[in-house]
Amino acid sequence: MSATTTVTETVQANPNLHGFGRMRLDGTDHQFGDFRDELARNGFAVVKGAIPREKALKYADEMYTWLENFKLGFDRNDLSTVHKDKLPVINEKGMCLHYGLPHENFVWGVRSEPGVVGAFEKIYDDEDLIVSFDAINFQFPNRTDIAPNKPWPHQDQNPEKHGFRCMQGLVNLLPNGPEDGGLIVCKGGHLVSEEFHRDMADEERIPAWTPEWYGFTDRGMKWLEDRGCKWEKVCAEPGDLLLWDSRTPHYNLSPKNSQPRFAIYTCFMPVADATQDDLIRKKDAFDRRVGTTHWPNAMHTGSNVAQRDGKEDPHNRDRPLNDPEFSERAFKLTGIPYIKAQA
Ligand SMILES: O=C(O)CCC(=O)C(=O)O
Ligand SMILES: [Fe+2]
Repeated sequence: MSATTTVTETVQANPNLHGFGRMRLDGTDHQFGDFRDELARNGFAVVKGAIPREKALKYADEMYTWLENFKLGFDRNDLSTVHKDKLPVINEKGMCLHYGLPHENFVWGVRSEPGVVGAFEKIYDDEDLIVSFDAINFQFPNRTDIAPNKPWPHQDQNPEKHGFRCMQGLVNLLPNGPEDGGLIVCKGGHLVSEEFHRDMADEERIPAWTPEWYGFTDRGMKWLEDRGCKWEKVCAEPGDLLLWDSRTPHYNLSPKNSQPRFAIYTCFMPVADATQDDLIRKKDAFDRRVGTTHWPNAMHTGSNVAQRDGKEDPHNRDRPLNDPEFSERAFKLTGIPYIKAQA
């Protein structure tokens, strides 16, 4: 389905929701007078205070408690306890994917915050949305017990499929300044993506584990530099929602000083962009309390079998500690209510 067809369908389904139709994110869109203007121009934006600061800090507190509840020796007040033997399995990029974590009640709480859902309703001009069951990010400074987090510039979109297809998001939950790790983006990179992939069609690619991913080689990075594209660290306060077009080149860095970085990824798309098969696969992921990638259509689903030192982690669990309690609005984001009864 082409991006244009999708736009038409979405606007027809919701003719007057916000009046502008789905964003085209080609830099020439309407003047919205809000974060969408920056999103269209730069390929990323920050929605300040999508969650009130105090509430965001409470979510961060729940994230610390979740880590401490493994009772492996991690103590939030003692950074010397940041060690893989004292924590659940978290990779060098800060991702924690297993243990039912993508469905913990606090994670669903963040995903269904009105300021978060509302931003995506505006972007897509649609209230019928689904959300990814993403990993959760815990990045601690100065880790030497795991591999270093080297820059991994990439797009989370198939390089053969052009145009705006998916908006990625994350809610930042701790103070996140220039030295505190976090998201690095290539400003305006979404606008040159199609041209980039035309020019680079003959290059040897970095292997991608999913078609919806493209890794930038040194040659690709040089292309962006020659084109005048600049990389920028996105700074944020607790409760800010960071948004970026999946075509915008990006990666994350680990914090350098003493401030951990906690984030919950929140990627949404209109349910109209998912097939019934996607929704059935997504329901199965939900029923098994496993995760997905950033793509809310659940193209790939995860597992709750973390490997610790080459063996199944004895601390694995297949349900969250606190199973989610949904409002009617939040439950729709699972996609389950949109599954049609089988004939
Ligand atoms: O953690 C971040 O800021 C970005 C993560 C990311 O790019 C990814 O998981 O694909
Ligand atoms: Fe990414």
